[in-house]
Amino acid sequence: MSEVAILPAVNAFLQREHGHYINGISHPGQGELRPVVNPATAQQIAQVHDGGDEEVQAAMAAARQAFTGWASMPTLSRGALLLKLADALEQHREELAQLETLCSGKLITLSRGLELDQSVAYLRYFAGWAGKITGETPELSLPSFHGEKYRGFTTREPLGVVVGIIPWNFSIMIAVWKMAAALVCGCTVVLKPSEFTPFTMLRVAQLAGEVGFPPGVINVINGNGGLLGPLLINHPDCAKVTFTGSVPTGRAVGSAASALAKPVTLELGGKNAALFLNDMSTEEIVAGIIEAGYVNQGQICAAAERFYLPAEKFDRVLEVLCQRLSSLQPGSPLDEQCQLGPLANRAHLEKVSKLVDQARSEGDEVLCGGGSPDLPGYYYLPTVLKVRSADSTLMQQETFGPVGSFLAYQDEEQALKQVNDSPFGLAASVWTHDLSKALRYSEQIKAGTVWVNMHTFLDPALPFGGIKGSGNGREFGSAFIQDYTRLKSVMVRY
Ligand code: TXE
Repeated sequence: MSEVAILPAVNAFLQREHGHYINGISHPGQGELRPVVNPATAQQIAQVHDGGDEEVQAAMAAARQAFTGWASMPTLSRGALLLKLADALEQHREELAQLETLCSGKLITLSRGLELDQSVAYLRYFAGWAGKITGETPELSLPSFHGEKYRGFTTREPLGVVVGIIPWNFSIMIAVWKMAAALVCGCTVVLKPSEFTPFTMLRVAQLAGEVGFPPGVINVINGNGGLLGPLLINHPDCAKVTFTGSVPTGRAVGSAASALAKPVTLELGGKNAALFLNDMSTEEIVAGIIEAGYVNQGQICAAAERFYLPAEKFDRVLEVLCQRLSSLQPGSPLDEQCQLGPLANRAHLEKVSKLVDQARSEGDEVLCGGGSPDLPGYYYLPTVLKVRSADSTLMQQETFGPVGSFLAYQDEEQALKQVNDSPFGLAASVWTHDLSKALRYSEQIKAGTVWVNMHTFLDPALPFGGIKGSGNGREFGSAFIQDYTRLKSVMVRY
């Protein structure tokens, strides 16, 4: 096994003093220094200054000031800048992928092939919306008494300054979903990355400046979410909030924004289900489970954690699954051959271990994994839990880790009810060769996204977002337009 060589550009970047990107300039800031830790080694790799009220005021003022010019720039010029940024990300793919892996522990292969390549794809997708965001010209029915006529039309206006709050699991891609949607609509942005992954968007914002984004259009503030979140949301110039992250924080963000009647998009986690029907082979089910639940150590908000398997295949599937998962060797995520990286941070590792310990103490059976290997980083072995019942804690509570909870079913209709028996509804999948059942069940499953014979894959053309406790609003597709613009009606007498 050998690690990729860290690029000189990455080492040089990490050695600089870091804080924020405001009004087209990198500012170290003066706030307290926060260590940034490589989760694969548990060693500090750099530090970043926390922002506070001063940085929030400066970033919001810059974004507000830039808004007028950005919103009135020809829409195709905005699209062209997004395309240039996509090209810049492509050119800096390896540098950004290494930064991502060093901060989040994501396998370098995933950082390149998913985080970076998908970020580029999303930027290009959103750029393509430039010039296509339109209103309507409905036929009016006002009566004409003296020959006068009426014409009415709607336009879509950008909301203003968008505050984007970003989690650590896809520090670039999720930020790009929010940023590019806002920018193509004519909004400007202030982004707040996770405390654990503060660097990638600082670098992306610098690249945006280099390719010609005007100062103030993209701003990045780092620091404590509990402090910065309320300062940003309550700021009078914040016109909209878009958040991806945990359920409790999302609820707090939603309440704060709603109390001020500010539109808010919330993409929260859940407890996504995967339902395998009996016509799938053991091999197909095992491959499906790994795809659905264990990529990026389960740290994907759409990943499945509840698995419903036909009773007659249950034991055999879990046996093969455990063999397969146990063969994954934990190692350095900078090694291109590595298949099992660490969890993203210590707090998250502690949360995952505690939840599995709780499941064990409540009588769920740990068939494999269930602990950490003897390595210095924040590793947790892929875990298979044979749960006691649908009421088990881990059939309800999200671990956001490599932990699948498995339940056997005799009757598909009963399994379908269990799939829907959740306060969350971000995503789910149904696996079968029976097309009729696939379509019927996907209609019945209560989730924002339902996959058939696949799980976790997203495409810029298909909207993504949750129902029930998993949030509201939709990212990408054409659905984003209504989240980042407001309708104006114009009526003319002539
Ligand atoms: O998430 P938070 P954390 C889950 C995962 C993890 C747990 C906690 O299970 O163990 O959440 O992780 C900012 N107002 N997910 O603490 O708190 C924060 O700075 C406004 C699932 O990292 O949700 C960060 O930028 N913002 C998730 C962002 O919110 C606040 C992905 C997310 O942090 C804030 C990540 C506040 N009061 C973790 N407090 C998913 N579903 O994708 C914090 N933040």
